[in-house]
Amino acid sequence: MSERTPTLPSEERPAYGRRANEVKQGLEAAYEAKVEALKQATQSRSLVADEVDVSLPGHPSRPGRLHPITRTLREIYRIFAEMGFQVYRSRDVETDDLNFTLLNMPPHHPARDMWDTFYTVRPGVILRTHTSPGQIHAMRQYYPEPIRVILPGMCYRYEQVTARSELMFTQVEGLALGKTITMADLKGTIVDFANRMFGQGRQVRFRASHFPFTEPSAEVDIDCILCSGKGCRVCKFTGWLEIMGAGMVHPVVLENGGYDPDVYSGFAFGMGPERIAMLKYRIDDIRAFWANDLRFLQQFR
Ligand code: FA5
Repeated sequence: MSERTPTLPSEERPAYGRRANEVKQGLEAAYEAKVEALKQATQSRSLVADEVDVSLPGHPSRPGRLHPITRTLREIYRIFAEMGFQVYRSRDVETDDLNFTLLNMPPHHPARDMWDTFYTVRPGVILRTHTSPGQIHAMRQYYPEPIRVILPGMCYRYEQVTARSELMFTQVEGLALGKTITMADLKGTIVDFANRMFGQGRQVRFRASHFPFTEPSAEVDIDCILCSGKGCRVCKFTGWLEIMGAGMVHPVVLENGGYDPDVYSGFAFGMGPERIAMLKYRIDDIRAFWANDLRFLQQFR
């Protein structure tokens, strides 16, 4: 690299250096000022282009609403909570033993035909057909304490879908167990429930029936809320509407739950909230609940 030979006489150099510095500082200041001016201009342009008019009306957020079955379930919980029943959650996927055998329906029991279900690839593991297996879970958990629980949840049945029957639907089971529980307690509880759910003055009828896990067993009807018992299409001109199955817990079931049937007794019932909502809101097709049609769902506030 060749050194450049200074051409400026030494007495002129300080003045020349000062001047060079002044020019450099001037250029830098001009550059900064230009950058700042460009930044300001870009910002002002974007403020104008993306202007938000805060005085415009906003988009109203539409509040969601509860599904009619959720509403019905909550109403059922509230009524039974006032009577001292706790909610007990039990699983949807059950063993054949809990869904049937321990409820006094051994393999090949004819009553199993009424409750065909969906099977998993694991032998003996099925989707529950009713909430009744929860009775055994609750008993095994609470023994030897007295029990007062309701057991809500989805049930699954391999059956024809019709205006009254779905293959997936909810049930609410009830179980009261202690040393002095009688059929009178069952009747009092159900009549009180019917009055609170459907309005005071309901007629409640207990019809003898059969369930392998209760003895004696009954189906419970209320006088038709649409025609006040006079007879109409909904009640098939009988004046009565079925709301649940019920009965005194069978001694075999008490034993399977760990309770001595000579000491303890209990009542149980199982109702279908879809059917209850159909009666209460006059819905004539159960399929409406799970079809996800907003025109139907938006009617429930
Ligand atoms: C039972 O499932 C018994 N576990 C009920 C019970 C519990 C009896 C405890 C005694 C003691 P059932 O199959 O009748 O019984 O069903 C009970 C209720 O579930 C019916 O009254 C109905 O409201 C509802 N239900 C049954 N099948 C369907 C279905 N396919 N679609 C909608 N709801 C249904």
